Amino acid sequence: MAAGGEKIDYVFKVVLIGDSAVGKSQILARFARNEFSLDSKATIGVEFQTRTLVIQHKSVKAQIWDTAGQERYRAVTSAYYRGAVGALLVYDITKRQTFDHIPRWLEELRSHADKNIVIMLVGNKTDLEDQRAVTTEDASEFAQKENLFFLETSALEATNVETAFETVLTEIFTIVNRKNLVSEPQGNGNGPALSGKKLSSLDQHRRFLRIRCAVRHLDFAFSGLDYGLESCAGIS
Ligand SMILES: Nc1nc2c(ncn2[C@@H]2O[C@H](COP(=O)(O)OP(=O)(O)O)[C@@H](O)[C@H]2O)c(=O)[nH]1
Ligand SMILES: [Mg+2]
Repeated sequence: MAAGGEKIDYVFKVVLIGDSAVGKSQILARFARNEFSLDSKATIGVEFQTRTLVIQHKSVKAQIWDTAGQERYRAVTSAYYRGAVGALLVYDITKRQTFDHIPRWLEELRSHADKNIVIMLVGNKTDLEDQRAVTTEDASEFAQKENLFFLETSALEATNVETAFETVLTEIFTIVNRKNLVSEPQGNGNGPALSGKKLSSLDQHRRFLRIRCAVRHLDFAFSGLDYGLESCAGIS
C-alpha cells in the first residue's frame, strides 16, 4: 500500500543510462513531473523518481533511477543496476560519439543488470533535426540486431517520452503476467511454481522468473510484505 491507501500492484525499477549530457535527467523530469529545463545541472542527491501508471487495470509504480553524473567517469556502480527490470539506453542524435558508445553501455547493462532486462534504445533531441549526426536507420538497425526497442524522443518538445516509458513498462508487465508459462501459486501462495504444463520455451520461462523475482524483491523492499521470495532463491 502506498501513502493515502492507494493500492500499488507492482513496482518496476527502470534505470537511465548513456553518456553525459544526452538528456537523461530531462527525459526523467519530463516523464515524472512534465518539466524541462535547458540549463540542467547534474542531479544531486536524488536517486530515483516515481510515477504510477495504470496498465491493464493494474497500478504500476515506475521507480526510475537517474545517475548523479557518475557516467562521466564511467563509474556507474552495480548497485545502480541491481534489481532493474527495465532500462532506457539514451544517446543524443546530434552527437555521433554518444551513439558510438552505446555498445559499451549495453555491455555494461547486460553484465551488471539482469541479462533479460527490457531495454529501449532512445535517440534524444529530435527537436535539433538540423544538427542530426545519427540517422534513424542506423539506430533502428542496431536496435533490431541487439533485440532492443527503439524510439527517438525530444524531452524539450515532450515527443515520445511517454511512449518510451510506457512501452518498456508494458513489456515488463506482460512478462510478469505471462501466466500461461507457469501455474498459479498452488495453495501456499508462494508464487511461481512449475506445474506439469508444457513450457513453450524454457528460456522464456527463465526470463519470466528472473524478472518476476526482481520485481518481487523490489516490492518487498517497498512494502515489507513477504510473498514468496523464497521461491526466487537460486534463480539466476
Ligand atoms: N534541444 C534539446 N536539448 C535537450 C533535450 N534533452 C536535454 N537537453 C539539454 O541537454 C543538456 C543535458 O541534459 P541532461 O538531462 O542534463 O543530460 P544527462 O547528463 O544525460 O542527464 C541540458 O542542457 C538539457 O537542457 C532535448 O530533447 N532537446
Ligand atoms: Mg543527468
